[in-house]
Amino acid sequence: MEFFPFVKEKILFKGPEAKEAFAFKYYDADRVVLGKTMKEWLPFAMSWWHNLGAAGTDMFGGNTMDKSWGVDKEKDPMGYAKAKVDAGFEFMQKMGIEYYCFHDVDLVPECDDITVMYERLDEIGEYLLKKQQETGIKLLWATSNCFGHRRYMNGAGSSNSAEVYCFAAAQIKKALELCVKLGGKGYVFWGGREGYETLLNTDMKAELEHIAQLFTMARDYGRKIGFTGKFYIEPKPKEPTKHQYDFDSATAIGFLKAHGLENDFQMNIEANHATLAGHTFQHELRVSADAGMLGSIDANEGDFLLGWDVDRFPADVYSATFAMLEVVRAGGLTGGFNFDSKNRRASNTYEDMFHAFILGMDTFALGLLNAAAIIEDGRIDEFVKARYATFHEGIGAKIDAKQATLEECAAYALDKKVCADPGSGAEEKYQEILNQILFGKK
Ligand code: XUL
Ligand code: CO
Repeated sequence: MEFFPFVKEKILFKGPEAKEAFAFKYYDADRVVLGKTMKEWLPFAMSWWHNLGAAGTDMFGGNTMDKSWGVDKEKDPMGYAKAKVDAGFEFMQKMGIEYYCFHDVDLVPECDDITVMYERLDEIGEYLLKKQQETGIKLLWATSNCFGHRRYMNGAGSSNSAEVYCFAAAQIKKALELCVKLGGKGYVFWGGREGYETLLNTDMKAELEHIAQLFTMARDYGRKIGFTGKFYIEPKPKEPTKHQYDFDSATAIGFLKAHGLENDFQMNIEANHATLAGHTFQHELRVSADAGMLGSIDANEGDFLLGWDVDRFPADVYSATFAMLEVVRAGGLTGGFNFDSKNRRASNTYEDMFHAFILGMDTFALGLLNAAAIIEDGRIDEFVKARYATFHEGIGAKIDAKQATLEECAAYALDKKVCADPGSGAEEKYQEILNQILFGKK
């Protein structure tokens, strides 16, 4: 069955002048930018949950979209799960998207009995593998949803109940096996309920130790069954939990280092989570990259006026430009760009699903082209280098090489008597240069 007959063939690059709706204006998969093709810089992925599952429900109202894929989920759960796979692969093939991502419960309807879940996941795993072989589409990352089921009301790895903890372990074990079977590049942990509502009832130290132990066991089991990819933590400060333990990259990186997990784990940075943490997307990427732990990206954006995770498709070219500067400077990602983004509730047609992905892919393609232009122009990089020139010689070089003492630094200052001006930060000048590079001739 064809789900999206209005898109006849694979959507192609038609260029910035094109007026056709179903065409890329900037994403040109084989165009070489800074030595790699756009496709290599931008391994895009479709998120199973939003694109094939989310039907427009919000806190105040039910579905606005039809994501039943022609099957009654209650009567025929596996028929529904397979129709969803068919729809997903048709969508990805038409979009030219080569990767997908899922939670266990996105693939098959969730039920209380975990042995039934295991059977369902085995069956869908076979079906997915066959589809992957037929189409060449690959798995970017897998994860387990250890936050939706009522048993996780007090957390999963951070639950007060060891039994709940073991159910989370069982879900992670199965999802890892599925990830290995499907050749997934990565495995994600997002701790939606790993945190607390009030410290009044919480043993924070114990909860953090338990989470670290769960990651360690997952790492060990993954390596044992042949998983060679990276584990990713996806920081988020809040929502649904009031305080989430993997608050932001700096917090998550510190946590991983404290528990000896830094070689196996990296960050999966989500743009909207960064803004919820009070950071820019670029900040989170920079912190991760500087620690050598920039792994993957969940591409979306928030809203200035709304304080929650709106998961809107990325349209902000400035933000994508700054993000791509970080990615390019880091030499690329070990993972890719998963559109953990959903259509607005009122964008409720299947056509809107395609428009959303064209928007997201073109936004990041523009970001990449802009990042390349900034790097090739060189003025901004040169200025940043020049700002730190005093650390390239004399006492500065000694400080940089970690060879100076406090006494030496103080002696230097006393010798100078009065401090020289550190130089203008020239923010406006370089913002102007940025706009010139970005927008050029008009
Ligand atoms: C929630 C979120 C998740 C993770 C995977 O905010 O981003 O969908 O990406 O669990
Ligand atoms: Co996400």
